[in-house]
Amino acid sequence: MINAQDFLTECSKQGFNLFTGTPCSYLKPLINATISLPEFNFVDSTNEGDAVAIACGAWLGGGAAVAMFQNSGLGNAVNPITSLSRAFNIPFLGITTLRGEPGGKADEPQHQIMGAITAKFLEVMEVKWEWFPQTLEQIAPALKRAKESFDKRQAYFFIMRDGDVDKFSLTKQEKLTVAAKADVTHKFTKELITRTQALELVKEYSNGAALLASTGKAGRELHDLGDNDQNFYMVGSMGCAPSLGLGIALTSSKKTIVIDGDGALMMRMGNMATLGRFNKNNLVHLLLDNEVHDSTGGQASGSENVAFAQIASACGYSECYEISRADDLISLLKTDFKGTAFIHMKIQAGSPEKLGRPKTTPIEVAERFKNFLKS
Ligand SMILES: Cc1ncc(C[n+]2csc(CCOP(=O)(O)OP(=O)(O)O)c2C)c(N)n1
Repeated sequence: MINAQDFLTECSKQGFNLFTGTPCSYLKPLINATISLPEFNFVDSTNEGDAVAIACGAWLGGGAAVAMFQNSGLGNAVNPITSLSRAFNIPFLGITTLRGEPGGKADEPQHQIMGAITAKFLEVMEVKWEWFPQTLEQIAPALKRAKESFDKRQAYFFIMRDGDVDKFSLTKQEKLTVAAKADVTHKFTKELITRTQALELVKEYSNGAALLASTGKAGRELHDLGDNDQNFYMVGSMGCAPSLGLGIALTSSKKTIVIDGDGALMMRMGNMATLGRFNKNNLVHLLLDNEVHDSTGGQASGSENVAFAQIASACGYSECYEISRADDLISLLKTDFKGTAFIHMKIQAGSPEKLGRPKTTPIEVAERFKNFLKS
């Protein structure tokens, strides 16, 4: 059994400076310590996959993150592990617990199957792992191996078993200051511009901000308007763009504009609660809502029934807008916000007929985007 603070101190020595995840009873000591001890921090994620995306964003922004969660949630994290971390070679240190350990102490029935396949799950995804350190002497070498993998841009996991970390009580937990909910500015009109027109404006008025395009055609259209270091085409990990953006906003002072789609946003809408909670003023969440899954054939997404800006307001975003006119978008792109802004922009469905696909590999896109954020 090791001590939470010893492990975290060694994490810091190896450069891991952002802790995110979704709680598990086995993780209680580690998470409690990151929350209670002033030298650490914890970004509580609503979903394990979003924790992975936050961790990936942290690397892009110049940090190094640990994402920890229960093995029940490893399934929630598969898509961002494979399509984001693995596809772009974006490293992070993962810690998954092992509820339902085969041959271990009796556990709840819902953990049995996942317990038996947790390690295999990581192996199938070709993610390296080792057992969570058991003794003080094992901590430094284990974290050194994790850091070596990190430096090679490869995710690395520890699998934590019951009783691996000694108790650590929550000694201090800052209460969130809940600000009054923002009023939503309603400016929808009947005339809609196309996504390409909206993206042209985003490019023109972004004033050096990082542009993070969600899965599907948003990235392809952004690419066709001019491929450059400022752009990150997330291509896969649908729904993770806001969390990836949050990871960037927490580690880089640059402004990041997350360009989201309605289908993607609804896939992981829980992450809006995390964005609202952190309310970073260098993050803008721009939803280009065409009311369909354009990228997969134009099926209705159901988004016309959803008041996204009201949800953003309820989640604590500091400014929330519903717009459709180009000049409203321009004026918001020129605005410095006090916290995270949410812009719900209705656009026309459809895309240019001849749409390319990014030729730069995801690994190159990640590398140059990271350098752009540093510049
Ligand atoms: C996890 C996951 N599920 C499904 C898909 C397939 N897919 C790719 S883009 C897309 C639709 C995205 O819809 P939306 O966010 O509204 O963007 P639009 O295509 O309209 O630009 C879907 C379902 C995927 N890439 N990943």
